[in-house]
Amino acid sequence: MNILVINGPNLNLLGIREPDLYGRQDYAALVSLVEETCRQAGMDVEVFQSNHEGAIVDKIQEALGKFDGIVINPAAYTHTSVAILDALKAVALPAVEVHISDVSQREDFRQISYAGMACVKTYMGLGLEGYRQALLYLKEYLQTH
Ligand code: CA2
Repeated sequence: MNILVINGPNLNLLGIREPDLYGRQDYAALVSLVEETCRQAGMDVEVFQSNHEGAIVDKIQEALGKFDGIVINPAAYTHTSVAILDALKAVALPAVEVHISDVSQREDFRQISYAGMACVKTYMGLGLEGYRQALLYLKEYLQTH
């Protein structure tokens, strides 16, 4: 089972500001958590981060035929990007959405998730633990669908 994890803009800055929202762990810790979770679950994983919408669209397109499923935190593009939604729909790979913070309790402009419309499940407000749960859910989903 080969999984692609995609992180959107500014998530590479994790741990340097806004610890109340995003915790104190840095981006390297996120990558380690994902890699360790996948190692224990017997899954292969690639972790990709970009600050550019088009690069994320390209990566989703390239996933077809290469990966079995996607875990995605599109960050701010969650609330704006129909292009990422369309790419997820186009490749039609099972995708799980993750948000570190609880976006449901934040500003009105964060209440819409375009990417989420193409995802089988969303985890939010669990910190980095959300990535672990998303990966394990995706494994279960892929085994049963
Ligand atoms: O909660 C999440 O995971 C978000 O996807 C994070 C995005 C935000 O725009 C979404 O509404 C919710 C922001 C990521 C920015 O990360 C930072 C990291 C360090 C310092 C400042 C921001």
